[in-house]
Amino acid sequence: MTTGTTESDCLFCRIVAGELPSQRVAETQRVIAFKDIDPKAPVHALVVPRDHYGDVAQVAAADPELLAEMITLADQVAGTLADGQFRLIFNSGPRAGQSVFHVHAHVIAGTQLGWTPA
Ligand code: DGP
Repeated sequence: MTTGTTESDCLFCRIVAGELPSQRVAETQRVIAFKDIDPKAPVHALVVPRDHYGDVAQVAAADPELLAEMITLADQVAGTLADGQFRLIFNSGPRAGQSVFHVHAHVIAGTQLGWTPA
C-alpha cells in the first residue's frame, strides 16, 4: 500500500506519529517539516505529508492539493529559517537518490547554492 495510509515499518510514518524523535520546524493538519538528520546546507528540512505516499508522482496523482500544501509549508520554512529563497528537491527512485520511500521534499536554503546534482 503506498497511498493515504500509515505504514508501521516506514521511518517517516514513525516520525509523523511521534514514535521516533525529530526536530519539527513547522506543521499543518496534513503536513509536517523537520530538520534533516544529515544536513547538506545551513538550512535543510524535510517536508512530509502525514499520510503515506511513496513518491512525489503518487501524491501528485492522488491529492494535488496536498502536494501544494507541502510546497507552501516549504516556502514558510525557508522564510522562517532563512531568507525565503530555497531549493526544493524530490528524489524519486533509488537511482535519483531516494532512500526513504515516504514522499518528502528537501528544503535547502541559507547559503549560496551550487549546481552539481550528479
Ligand atoms: P532521500 O535520500 O531523498 O530519500 O532523503 C532521505 C533523507 O532523510 C536524508 O537526507 C536523511 C534523512 N533521514 C534519514 N533518517 C532520518 C531520521 O531518522 N531523522 C531525520 N530527521 N532525517 C532522516
